[in-house]
Amino acid sequence: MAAVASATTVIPYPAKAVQELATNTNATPEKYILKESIGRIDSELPYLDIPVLDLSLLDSSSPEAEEELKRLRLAFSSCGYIQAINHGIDLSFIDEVHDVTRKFFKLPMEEKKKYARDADDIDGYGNDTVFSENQTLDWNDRLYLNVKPENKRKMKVWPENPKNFRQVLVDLTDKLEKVNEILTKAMAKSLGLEEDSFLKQYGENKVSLTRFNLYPPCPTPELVLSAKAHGDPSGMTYLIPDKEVEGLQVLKDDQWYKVPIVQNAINVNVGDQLEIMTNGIFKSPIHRGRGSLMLSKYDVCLFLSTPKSNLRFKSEMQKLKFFSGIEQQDAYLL
Ligand SMILES: O=C(O)CCC(=O)C(=O)O
Repeated sequence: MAAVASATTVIPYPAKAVQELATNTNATPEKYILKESIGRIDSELPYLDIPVLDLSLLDSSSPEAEEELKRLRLAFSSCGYIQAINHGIDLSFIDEVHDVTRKFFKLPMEEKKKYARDADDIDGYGNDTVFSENQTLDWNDRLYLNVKPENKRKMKVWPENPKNFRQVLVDLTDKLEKVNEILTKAMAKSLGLEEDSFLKQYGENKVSLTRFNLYPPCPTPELVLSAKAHGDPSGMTYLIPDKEVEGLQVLKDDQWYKVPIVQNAINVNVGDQLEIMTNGIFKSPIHRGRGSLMLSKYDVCLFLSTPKSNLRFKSEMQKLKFFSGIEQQDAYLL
């Protein structure tokens, strides 16, 4: 995701969808294979102990709320992740999100290609953005759609099939914005700041970008990544994970860990913008994806950000001396 935002050179993206490669070959094409120096993608990693947080408590004035705030602060300042339960989004709606995602990726290729992204654009159906001839590609097909601000929507690449796709996307954005409001207020409170300190940095024109992912089965999962290691340039990132197939891995203290599936939870991670706003107290975690030999994985990521580029944003935050009361850390000084 980080690389997409800073594209300057346009190199045509691969002609074939990974989904087509997965069904038509037994061997992984060379350009998807990681260079030797990067080493094996281990499947036998330990699980990361990611705190499961009850958002209904965070949003209350109950005695448990204080305890939950402390857990939130600890989670975001150590691994940068939480798994949020009781988030207020109906589980039947989450099922609908999974359903439209699968139905879209299961459409005939000809139909999906009607929504193909332009080579120099992010919005639309496609796969890894190619920045250099030597780039190792992600084993992943994706559909990126900007939802907010509304004038950024490129309706020609918004699927009309399945019929409820567009409505589900708009509703998902609204619902996750509410979750984001609860969480960013709680994050501010946990640091002793005014509760809307972070929220107001998103401004009137907050950016909401959604990425629907298909990770097809891969003949050589130990040699490829379904998502290369990266941190998110967002404010916060919300992932509706596949209900059965794992693959997300997180780097903590120089060690890779697997992220477990917690039924009905939404995975939430801090993005670079919140890391900058908190002088590095909250961590934007480095994460990556590992493919599966046999199984397809489907999930949906939503990135909520301020409309400013990270560089401009960083310099504005620097002028504000970040937030008073938050200890400054050298790494975030310009
Ligand atoms: O789908 C996943 O498990 C991770 C996706 C991701 O890291 C991203 O889109 O930034």
